[in-house]
Amino acid sequence: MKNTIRKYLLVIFAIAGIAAFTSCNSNDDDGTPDIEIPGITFDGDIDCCSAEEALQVYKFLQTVKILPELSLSIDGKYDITAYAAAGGFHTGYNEIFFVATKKISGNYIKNFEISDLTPLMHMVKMDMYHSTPVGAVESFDSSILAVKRGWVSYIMSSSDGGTWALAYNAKVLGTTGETGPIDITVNALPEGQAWVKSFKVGDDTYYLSIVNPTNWKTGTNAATAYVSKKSAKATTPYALAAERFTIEIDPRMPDMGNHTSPDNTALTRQDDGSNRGTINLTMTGLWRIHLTVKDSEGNVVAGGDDLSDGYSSLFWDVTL
Ligand SMILES: [Cu+2]
Repeated sequence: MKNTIRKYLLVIFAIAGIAAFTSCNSNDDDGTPDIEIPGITFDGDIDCCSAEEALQVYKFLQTVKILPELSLSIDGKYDITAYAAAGGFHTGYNEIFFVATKKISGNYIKNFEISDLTPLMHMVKMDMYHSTPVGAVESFDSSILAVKRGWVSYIMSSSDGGTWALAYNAKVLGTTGETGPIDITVNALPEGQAWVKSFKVGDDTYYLSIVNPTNWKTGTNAATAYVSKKSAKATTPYALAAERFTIEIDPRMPDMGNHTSPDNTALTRQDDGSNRGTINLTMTGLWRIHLTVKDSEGNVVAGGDDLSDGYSSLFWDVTL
């Protein structure tokens, strides 16, 4: 999937590059206003992106929306700006993107670090706090160091019963900054959708987060999920499970006699910590994806035939 996105982006960048160079040549006094793209005035600043790199960043940022509350100013010199696909958060897996710019020029800084992405929920009535699964913030792509990507899978939505805050640290050209907890809103998913589930093995709690199921189309889809382990201290963000679980999937349509689909493959643990496989959804509508989780020795640790109808009680619900 990554490769496909990369190819797609390269094509866009190539087209956009031609367009940009064409418009740069038309800066005569014909009354046509020049279109200014922030961050592409390459002025030889070695900390910042070249014009081509900046254009890639700029084009990518057109595909996501800013999260204004999560911006961070560092030392009066640098700005960190955060983005998400829909400009907000929902229950389940959410990607967050970061860019850093120099205040003085607005140019994108070529490389920087974001760390300690820390979501925290305050459960108001019980007056207790807990975190949720997160992924490390890394470069979006080896060719686009100027965009960092991390993810948070919120296990609950914001409500009268609980509020969310998010904090992170940044290091830009040797200068560090931190946000402290920032209030955020986590929206509930549309009715009937369930994209994050938990299971227990002994005293340990694990969370299964399915990645961006709204991107799925009718037919065969690459499917990615993460298995995270609840931290011993609930306020510490939940990291990926060290255990190499396999997630077997059995997609069914509950509104259509629980018919299934052929050619699904289990989501197996990859070296990058994700679980990947394929899911084949033969038609639109509600799919209940029943899950069976096995440990590295093949023992069932969660899910399986738990329900009276014979299907696993552990499932994601996704409407295509
Ligand atoms: Cu909560």
